[in-house]
Amino acid sequence: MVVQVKSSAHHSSKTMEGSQQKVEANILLLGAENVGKSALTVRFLTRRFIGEYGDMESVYSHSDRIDGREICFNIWDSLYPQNCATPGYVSEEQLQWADGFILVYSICDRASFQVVRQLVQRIRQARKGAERAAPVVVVGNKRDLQHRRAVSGEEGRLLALAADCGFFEISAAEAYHGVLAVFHALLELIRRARALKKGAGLRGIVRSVSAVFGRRRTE
Ligand SMILES: Nc1nc2c(ncn2[C@@H]2O[C@H](COP(=O)(O)OP(=O)(O)OP(=O)(O)O)[C@@H](O)[C@H]2O)c(=O)[nH]1
Ligand SMILES: [Mg+2]
Repeated sequence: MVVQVKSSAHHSSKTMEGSQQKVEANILLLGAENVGKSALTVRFLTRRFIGEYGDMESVYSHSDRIDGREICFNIWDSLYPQNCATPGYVSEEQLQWADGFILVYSICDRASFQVVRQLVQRIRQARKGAERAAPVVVVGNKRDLQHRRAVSGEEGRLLALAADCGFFEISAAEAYHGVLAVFHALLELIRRARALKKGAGLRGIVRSVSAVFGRRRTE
């Protein structure tokens, strides 16, 4: 695991899928304060839950082998801007950087669920169309705190369904496998989005070729 300065991670290659075996994915974690973004990140990177994480913002690089392919995850563990006047704020820099998004709320904190709702809208608005498709996974964290639940699983699932996002309820505190499932699901969505984009590119070329040369009549 390597902690990187944020700016140096911006140049990561997004075109390694296909002929080469290595795949690179820039994953941005967003969500209100205290929902467990850092806990999720650290759980994924180290398999451990350490309890307190401070309020640092970092980009981590982590390589793994999945189905025989080398995958390099660049993970941006963000901080939600304090006293944010625009709910669901995402910077242009973050939008440009990310191949996929993990939007985290705490099942005990209804306001954090509203932040995720706003984030989904913001991302969907900013990145419309196959060219800029943005795979998103919504995560309800702190599932171990059932007695303090303020957001039902159904609400989370419906929000994700309506916005075409993946959905998981997990406890970063209790288990590793749920966190692993979140990252793997997002990676799969990113790979599908790239395949679609490639397809759209080819269709675009075919369309412009036939626009220039017209259809050949065979009868
Ligand atoms: N019970 C429980 N506590 C959790 C869980 N995940 C995180 N926490 C706790 O929630 C607090 C906040 O976790 P962080 O990972 O720092 O949250 P964050 O979203 O990164 O917070 P900021 O970086 O300040 O925005 C810490 O005290 C964690 O120990 C969980 O699944 N269950
Ligand atoms: Mg944090």
